[in-house]
Amino acid sequence: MKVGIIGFARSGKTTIFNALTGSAAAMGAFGSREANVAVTKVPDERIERLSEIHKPKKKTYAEFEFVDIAPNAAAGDDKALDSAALTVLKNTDALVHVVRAFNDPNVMHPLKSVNAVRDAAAMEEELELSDLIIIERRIERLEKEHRKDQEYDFLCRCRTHIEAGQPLRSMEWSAQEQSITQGYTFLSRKPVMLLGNYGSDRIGHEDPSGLEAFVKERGLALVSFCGAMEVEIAELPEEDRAEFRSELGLGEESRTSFISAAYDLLGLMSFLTAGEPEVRAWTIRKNTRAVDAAGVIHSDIQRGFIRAEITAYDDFMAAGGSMVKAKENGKVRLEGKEYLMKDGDIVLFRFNV
Ligand SMILES: Nc1nc2c(ncn2[C@@H]2O[C@H](COP(=O)(O)OP(=O)(O)OP(=O)(O)O)[C@@H](O)[C@H]2O)c(=O)[nH]1
Ligand SMILES: [Mg+2]
Repeated sequence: MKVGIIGFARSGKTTIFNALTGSAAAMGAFGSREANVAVTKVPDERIERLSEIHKPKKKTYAEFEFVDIAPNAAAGDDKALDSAALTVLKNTDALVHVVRAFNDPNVMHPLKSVNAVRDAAAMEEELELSDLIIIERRIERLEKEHRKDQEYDFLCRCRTHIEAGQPLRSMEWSAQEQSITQGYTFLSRKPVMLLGNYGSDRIGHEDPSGLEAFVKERGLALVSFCGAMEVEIAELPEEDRAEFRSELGLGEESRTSFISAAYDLLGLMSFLTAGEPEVRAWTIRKNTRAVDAAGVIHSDIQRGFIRAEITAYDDFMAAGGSMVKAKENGKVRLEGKEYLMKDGDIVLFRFNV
C-alpha cells in the first residue's frame, strides 16, 4: 500500500514523513530535491498474539510505503503540486494531505499567511483540476475519432461532477465504470486523509484553524498532529519519551495511533494467515471478495480458488488459540469466491492449479 504525502510548501510534509517512518530526511531549506520514500510496519497486536501461539519462523506485518513529494519547484507559490509530484502521485494508492495549522514567523508560508481551510480547499481543487485536464484531453480525442461510446458518456459525467466542484471520490461507480477507468490514475478518486499540523499551542485546546468544520462539511477524515513536537520527542532518549508525552498531554505514541487511524480511514483492512512457517497480515480494501484477497497472496491461488476456510480472529482466541476447538465451536466457516472479507479473518485458501 503506497501512500503519498501531499501539501503546500513548508506545511511540514517531510517532518511528518520522518515522524511516521522513523527516517531522518532533511527538512526545510535543506530538503531533498527528490521525493523521500520509506516503508513502515502497520502495528498489529493480533500478529503478536498469533505468533505467541504458532511460534512461526517469520512474522510479517502489513506495510505502508510513504512517499513524501519533493518541494514544489515549478508550479508557483499558489500551487502545491508540480508536474514531478503529479507523476509520483499517480502510482500511489492513497493520499495523506498535510495542512499547515501552526504559526511560526521563522517558517515562511508560500502565500505569506497561515490559513488551513484555504489551503485544504485549494488542494482539493488542485487534485480535481489535474483530473479534469486528463478527462478533457480524452474527451477531445474521442470526439475527434467520432467515438461517442460508453467511455465517452461516462467521462462526460465525470467532467460535470468536477465542474460542480466535486472530487471523483464522491461519485458512485458501477463495476463496469470502474473497468472503463482502470487505465486512468485520477488523483481526486484516491482515498485521502487530512492531517492538521498544529503548533504546540494547540495541545489541550479547541481547534482554532476551522479545519474540523471544513472536513465535516466535505465528508473528509482528519487527524491532528504536532510535527515540531514529534521531532523534539524523537530526539529524546527512548526512556524519556513516554514521560514527556504524558506531561504534554500528547497521549499514545502518535506514530502508532496515526498509522492505525490512517489504515482505517483510507478504507483498508487486514486479513491474516497463520501457521508455523509464517504469521502474516495482508492488506486489502474493505469489501474485497475472497477470490480477490487470494490474489493478494498469489495469482495462482486466485486462479485456482476452490474455497476459503475462515475463522474470525476473536473466535480463534476465544477458542484458546486452537483451530480444533474453534471447529468444535462451529467457528470455522467455508466460504466461496464471493464472500466479502472481514478485518481480522484468519484464512486458509484451498486452491488447485
Ligand atoms: N513551528 C513549527 N514548525 C514546524 C512544524 N512542522 C514543521 N515545521 C518546520 O517547518 C519547516 C518546513 O518543514 P518541512 O517538514 O520541511 O515541510 P515540507 O512540507 O516538507 O516543505 P517542502 O518540502 O519544502 O515543501 C521546517 O523548518 C520544520 O522544522 C510545526 O508543527 N511547528
Ligand atoms: Mg519536504
